[in-house]
Amino acid sequence: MSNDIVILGAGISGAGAAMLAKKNNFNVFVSDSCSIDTKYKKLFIDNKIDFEENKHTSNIILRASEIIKSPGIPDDISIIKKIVNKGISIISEIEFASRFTKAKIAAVTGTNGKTTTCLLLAYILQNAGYDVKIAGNIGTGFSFSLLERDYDYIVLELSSFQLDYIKDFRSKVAVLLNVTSDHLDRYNNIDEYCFAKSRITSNQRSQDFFIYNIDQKCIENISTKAKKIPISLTKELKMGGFLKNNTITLNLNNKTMTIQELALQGKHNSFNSMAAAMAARVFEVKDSIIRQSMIDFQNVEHRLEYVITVHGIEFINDSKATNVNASWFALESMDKRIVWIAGGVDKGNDYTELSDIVNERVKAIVCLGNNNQNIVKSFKSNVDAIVEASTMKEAVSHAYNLANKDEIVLLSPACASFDLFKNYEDRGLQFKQEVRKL
Ligand code: UMA
Repeated sequence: MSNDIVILGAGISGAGAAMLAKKNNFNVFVSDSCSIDTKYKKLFIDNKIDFEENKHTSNIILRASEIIKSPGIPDDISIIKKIVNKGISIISEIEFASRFTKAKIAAVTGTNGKTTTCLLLAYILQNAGYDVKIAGNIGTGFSFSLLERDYDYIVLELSSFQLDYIKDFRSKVAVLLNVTSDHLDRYNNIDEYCFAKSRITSNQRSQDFFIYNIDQKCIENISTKAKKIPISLTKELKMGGFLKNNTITLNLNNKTMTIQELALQGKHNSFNSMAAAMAARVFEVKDSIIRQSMIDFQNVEHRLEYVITVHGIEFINDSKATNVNASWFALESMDKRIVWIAGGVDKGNDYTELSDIVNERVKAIVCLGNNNQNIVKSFKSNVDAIVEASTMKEAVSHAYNLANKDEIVLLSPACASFDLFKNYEDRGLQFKQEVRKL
């Protein structure tokens, strides 16, 4: 049997790619090194898609004319080396799916703020009456989204892993929000990580737009054929977007608009708002709709989400903050003293970046993880109290006891959740449940 397309990994992206390939009459084979989720197995069986689980069988895989690699699969495993040696083309699911859409794509990447920016942009486009779908590293995945029908506009959230194996993928608008030291377990250094992110603009042409963070040197230096639109939190720009005195100004094609009342608070959210609004302007949405959408937009669940106030103590759920930078932004956005719940699976975090902001704003820390040594060691001299918890119930109870009226309890872990929770959503939901029981 010859398999035109082999898909490695049967998670959301692999299963979606398999279905899309099947729909487009490819000969498909899916291979997963672990056991495959029952719902995807059923999907494969129902759609007559061949698959294997708990192994990657070389002699089947190496017969493919093209391989779609799921983003979570590392580059250095044996089967990938064999594929590379044999010269078989490896692409990402994003590359594959992009071959089956005529939509105008706005692709958004960056270490932090991707989801918020995508949701805000999609919200603005929807308010403008556009036919828009949000996909990628959010919700259903790109391939799954295209199974039913195509759209006029697609807002795609992309991680650097998803960009690693693109070839011709091109978007009308590419947005690069920021690059900070997350995922340095997969990339050797920040420049390599920045290069991975810069792929978002690599196939853009002169009629496309690249919206980027001019405040970061490694991003500013990226060369592209697209029209460059800078965004800054620190300097006034003649062309582009900038923030001054809590007002954002957007200059595009010699037309200026300003927005004062933003639904999303905090400097980083002003940045995300500018990027989303600028992308909407590129798609020719009226200023009045952009402005109204920016005022109305509700924040994303688990991202600086206000939960409840109990005896004057405000509880904020920022469970989606899985790296140091995201937590820095969260701490920076709070305007009161903080009892900070942090910890979980630490991807080699360097907490020194948080030292100043913790000194300034954090009163006490509740560590919530199986191994809290790194946090305890990094902050024991910065705060009045540091305690450990092994369940969310315990963490919320400690935090509540440590906080006083007019202070904030902030869950913003700076770490992944897999030691004690299913995922960050589960962690956020448990936090909200426990808080509401107080
Ligand atoms: N697998 C193999 N062989 C291996 C290793 C893994 O077959 O050697 C299999 C696993 O057993 C598993 C499958 O590959 O069944 C998992 O693939 P995957 O980890 O790529 O996960 P997907 O379910 O396809 O989800 C991916 C993204 N995951 C990663 O980038 C790690 C999802 O982002 C994304 O939402 C989804 O595609 C749809 O586009 C998640 C994520 O954590 C949310 N992203 C990171 C982030 O946001 O920071 C990058």
